[in-house]
Amino acid sequence: MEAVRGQMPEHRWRHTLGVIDCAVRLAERFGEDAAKARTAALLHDVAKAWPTERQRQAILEDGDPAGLETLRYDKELWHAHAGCRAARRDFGVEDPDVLNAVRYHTSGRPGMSRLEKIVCLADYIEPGRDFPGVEHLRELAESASLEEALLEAFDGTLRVLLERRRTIFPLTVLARNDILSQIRSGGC
Ligand code: DGI
Ligand code: FE
Ligand code: FE
Repeated sequence: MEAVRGQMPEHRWRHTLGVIDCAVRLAERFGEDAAKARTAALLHDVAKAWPTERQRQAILEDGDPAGLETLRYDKELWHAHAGCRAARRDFGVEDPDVLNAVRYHTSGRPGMSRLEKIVCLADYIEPGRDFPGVEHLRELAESASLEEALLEAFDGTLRVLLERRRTIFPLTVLARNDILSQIRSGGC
């Protein structure tokens, strides 16, 4: 815990604690391994406060194609991939599902596992978050399916990115469409 805390300012640590709480609760609600949810949530933003160049170096050294692709897009996307490398190299995480939950917590991706969805959603609804619609999202996380709540969350992000005329990372769009098709196919 302290090794993660030391890499970020106080507000980011409080956010991390909030994501841990939410991820564990969601894991219990949706039948996921709470210990995995806790580890992924603890580490999800470990690289968020690193200098940009350190994040870039970590992604280059890691060499994962999805991470390398983000280097052509906004820096906000980088910390997830740099954090995945840190989780493995510096914190000894080996479970691929936990590593992927860190790697894809910002963009999502098609075919997200239940753990990936939980960490992504917990990141949106932790108690420190305050944005229009967050209360509705929290209600969905309590009452709807994981996929319905996550679709609402992804759509909110996309709306904000469009309003701000920001570049949209293609994987973010593919992740959103995939969740929608999961809902439509009725499996959720
Ligand atoms: O790290 P957090 O702030 O807790 O949350 P996060 O990892 O979801 O990162 C949120 C930031 O990432 C937010 O500023 C929006 C941005 N983001 C997410 N998807 C995309 C994106 N930014 C761009 N430019 N394109 C995306 O597709
Ligand atoms: Fe993040
Ligand atoms: Fe976060």
